[in-house]
Amino acid sequence: PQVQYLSDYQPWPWLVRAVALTFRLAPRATRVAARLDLAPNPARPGRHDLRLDGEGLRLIRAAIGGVALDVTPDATGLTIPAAALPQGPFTLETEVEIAPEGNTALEGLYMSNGMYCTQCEAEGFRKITFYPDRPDVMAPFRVRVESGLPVLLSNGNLVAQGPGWAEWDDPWPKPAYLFALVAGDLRAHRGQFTTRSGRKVALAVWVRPGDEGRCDWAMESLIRSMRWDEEVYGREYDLDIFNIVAVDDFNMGAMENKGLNIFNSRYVLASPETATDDDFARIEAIIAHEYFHNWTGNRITCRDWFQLCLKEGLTVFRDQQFTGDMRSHAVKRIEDVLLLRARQFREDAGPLAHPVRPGSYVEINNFYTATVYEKGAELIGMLRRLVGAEGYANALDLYFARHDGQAATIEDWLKVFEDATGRDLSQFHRWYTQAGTPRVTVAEDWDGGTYTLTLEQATPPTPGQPVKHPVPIPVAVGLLNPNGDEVVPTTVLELTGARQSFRFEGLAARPVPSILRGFSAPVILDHDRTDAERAFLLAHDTDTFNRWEAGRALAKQVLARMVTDNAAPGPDWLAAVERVLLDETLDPAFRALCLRLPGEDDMAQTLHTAGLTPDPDRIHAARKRLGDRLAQHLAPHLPGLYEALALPGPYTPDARAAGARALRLAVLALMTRIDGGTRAARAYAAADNMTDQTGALACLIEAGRADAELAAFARQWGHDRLVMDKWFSLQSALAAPAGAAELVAGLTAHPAFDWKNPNRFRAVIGAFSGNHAGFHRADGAGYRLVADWLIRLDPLNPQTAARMSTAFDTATRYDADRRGLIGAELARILAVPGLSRDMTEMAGRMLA
Ligand code: BAL
Ligand code: ZN
Repeated sequence: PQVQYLSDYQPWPWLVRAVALTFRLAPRATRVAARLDLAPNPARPGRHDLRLDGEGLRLIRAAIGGVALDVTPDATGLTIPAAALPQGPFTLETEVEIAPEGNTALEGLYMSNGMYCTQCEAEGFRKITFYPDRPDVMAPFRVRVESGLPVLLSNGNLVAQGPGWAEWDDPWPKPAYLFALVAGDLRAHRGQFTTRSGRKVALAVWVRPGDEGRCDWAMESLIRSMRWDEEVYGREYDLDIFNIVAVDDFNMGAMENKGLNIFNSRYVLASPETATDDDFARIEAIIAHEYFHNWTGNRITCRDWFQLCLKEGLTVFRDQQFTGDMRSHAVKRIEDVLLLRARQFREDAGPLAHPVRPGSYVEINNFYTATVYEKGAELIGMLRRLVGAEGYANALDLYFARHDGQAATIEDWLKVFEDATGRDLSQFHRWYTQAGTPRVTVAEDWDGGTYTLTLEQATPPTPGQPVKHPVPIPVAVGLLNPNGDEVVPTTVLELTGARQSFRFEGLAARPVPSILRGFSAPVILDHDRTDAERAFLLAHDTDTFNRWEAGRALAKQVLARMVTDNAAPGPDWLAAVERVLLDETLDPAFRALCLRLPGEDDMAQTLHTAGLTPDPDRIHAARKRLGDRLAQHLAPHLPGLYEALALPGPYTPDARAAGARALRLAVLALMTRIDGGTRAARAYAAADNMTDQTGALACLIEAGRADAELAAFARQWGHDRLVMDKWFSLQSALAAPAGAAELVAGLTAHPAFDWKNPNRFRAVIGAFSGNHAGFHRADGAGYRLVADWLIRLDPLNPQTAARMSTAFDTATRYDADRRGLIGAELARILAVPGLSRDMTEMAGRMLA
């Protein structure tokens, strides 16, 4: 397959002054007429052939200046030779026919439950019409939709409509990937927002009939996002209409199309009975994320797809700030770091490691990764820490002023920070181009008056990057005295070299350092510490993140010894967790996070990083013993806590109530380890909201006595696709490892396993690949099952299949037998005739 390189970038030879599209919708034969007003691009002088992208389009006609052209498309587009082109500006017209009903890849124009919808990022627009489908070509779009369906939507403002047609005009120049069209029998949940300069914006969440009652939370989240972006970033909305549409068949979470965001329905629809607290929180965050893209992504977009992190890293960072403001910064930070380590550190440690800004790709869809998104956001957080909140605000103001209406690069982004703050960021640029997670090793020295911290950094080799250079690492440090009082408040040490020492004078006693507070950089900290030191920090650190981190590191230390030596958990961890659990001054959400045991995949990664070969069965067994031992230790407190944490009154999705429920369910899970599920069965029967219902069900599945409840759940919710996804995924994720592959094979034979629906496929196959010991079963049955399903899905939906192939990216961690089995499955996938470009690239990288 053809490799695309960043270094090959050239501007497109024409500017697109205006686009007019007419859609005559029909499931098997939609006609798309396009009129492009083109003018030579002064940035690319000379005579050029006109090359337009286009895939799977039946060309009906093409004309320039009204004169028909005799041209034939090839497999990837249409070329009009330079000789056939006028000098100067001209108008190109094309008409094509496409078949949305047969579009199972869910890219371009497709159908979901009888409605038409689009997904154009990254390169779906070329499946709709011939066009320069690249983000640096920005143009105003006017769109006419003709269809017998009652609701016809596109980007921008509605300018005219009549029976069977509607016309939309988007005055803001945009790249084609932000184009959207929706047509269907939809219901609106309406709202309104007045911007701070007085623009009245009509808001609507469009859903299928019957779902209207589940839109309140999405609408409230949208309004909160719009207000927050004005207050915190000074960014106002810029059209009269903002529409959100919920779609059941969707490859991603959601899409920020200008004025017409399209969402996976699971990130829109919520009611207390059908959505969990986590669902409510995710909906709020994703609505915000897509809305924030209006400025960071849409008004200022990416010059090319190598710059994807320019919009994604920044927008993730913004949605993280928003969630912190709406809920709890400490809890949000912990959750973000859990996710970063689980997905991005894992990616960085394996064959799929790539820089935040990659230098090459085969299929850009394969680069919507944790590295581009989550590590990309960490880089913004580090920049903010380095230049301070005020410097950051000034830089962002300059970014919006300087690049509004442009397609920008990472170099533009860093230049803005340099100009606004006077800082030299040339070394920081390495964070964008160098893959891999730096390891920072800590050494301490105390000479009776001066305390010295010596930090060393090293980044391991990654594919294609054998040699690494030091990056600037902001290490936030505080010092505590032996009584637990803070004697040096948070100070940011800048580690720029391979090894540096930092001295602290005038201390009366050897301090206990709290290092990498707030997780100030996306690095792995190597610091030998005793259980007692970690327990001390869990009890006393003033930095909430590091308090949690100390408990987490302690739990991993204890668990690692249980895996490798069959050791019993020592008293430090048990006592420290007990203190946190009983400390009512602490946020219940934080206490729930401190009770959560390290996951099995996380332990496997941790052991591998320490130079050991993880054994999935031993990790699973040790983790079970650790949980059982904790439950026994805490047993006297559990029933009282469980009762005390019960919330009066009806369900509310706010963070406080969610935190109390999370802690109560963590207590219930511990009680289940003692009573085998008696209490959980009662909790299941009494549950009046989905958080409690699935929480109790999870306890029962883990206890191996959920048959009656699973059957009852399916009877109660069989009609509801989103809730049934939970039924599938809980079983897949929590099945006992020995029989998990067989159980999951049984789920795939269930009549409700609609494997062409990405949510359902992820609920069963994706959740199973997260069942660490089940997926990594020694006989390879787990690997075989997942590979079989990826092979089956690939020809229909390569994007989703390729993303899920990352299940296989950890082979190098494991023993030779498992490595061999994974390698054989990847080879089997690669050998499939006609394998997609997406999957060919992924399997090839993992086998390399
Ligand atoms: N741009 C793709 C979906 C998202 O990141 O918002
Ligand atoms: Zn995004």
